[in-house]
Amino acid sequence: MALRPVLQFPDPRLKRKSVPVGEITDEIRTLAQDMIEVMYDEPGIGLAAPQVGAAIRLVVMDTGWTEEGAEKKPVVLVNPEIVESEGALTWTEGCLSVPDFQAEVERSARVRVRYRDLDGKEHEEEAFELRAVCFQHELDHLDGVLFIDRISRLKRSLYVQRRKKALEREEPAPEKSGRAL
Ligand code: K1U
Ligand code: ZN
Repeated sequence: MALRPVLQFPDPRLKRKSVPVGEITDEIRTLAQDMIEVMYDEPGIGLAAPQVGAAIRLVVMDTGWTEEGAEKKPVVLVNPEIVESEGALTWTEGCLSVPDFQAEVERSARVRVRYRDLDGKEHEEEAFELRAVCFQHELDHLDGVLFIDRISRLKRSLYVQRRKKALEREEPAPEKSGRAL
């Protein structure tokens, strides 16, 4: 089956607050499996359901698979929450929904995340460095927040202008002359 496309900024669906997952149905399992395929195909180290147009609190992550010789170990997070956070670090982030841009973002240095797996079992994980950053980045997606919402206004508006121009080149605005050919 074709891979689900990743929504790109400024798609308004990326700004919605997602709702908790209720019952874990076959539809949710299929969505999680599709998201894992998209994450590896892009490639990325995480993906949140809103990025494929589903406004539910579901995330997939695998922060280790791109290291040489590493195995793929995807984790599915149902209704993840940050239950503790501490300290600060600065990390250069990118996003599969924000093409051609990376920027430094300040995040918590340590987070403890509580979530359920696809069998409904509860887990808690403590994370540092890239994994802590990835948890925070993905959980932000569930609240309609992008990493560009966490950078300076100047850097953000420079990116927004550049992105608008790139989109105009891809899809020129309709002619305004009013002439019928
Ligand atoms: O949510 C997303 O858009 C996925 C994003 C996650 C992320 C990246 C960096 C810091 C925090 C969160 C990505 O996966 S961007 C791609 C990426 O980081 C990567 C791709 C290939 C190899 C290694 C990293
Ligand atoms: Zn992202």
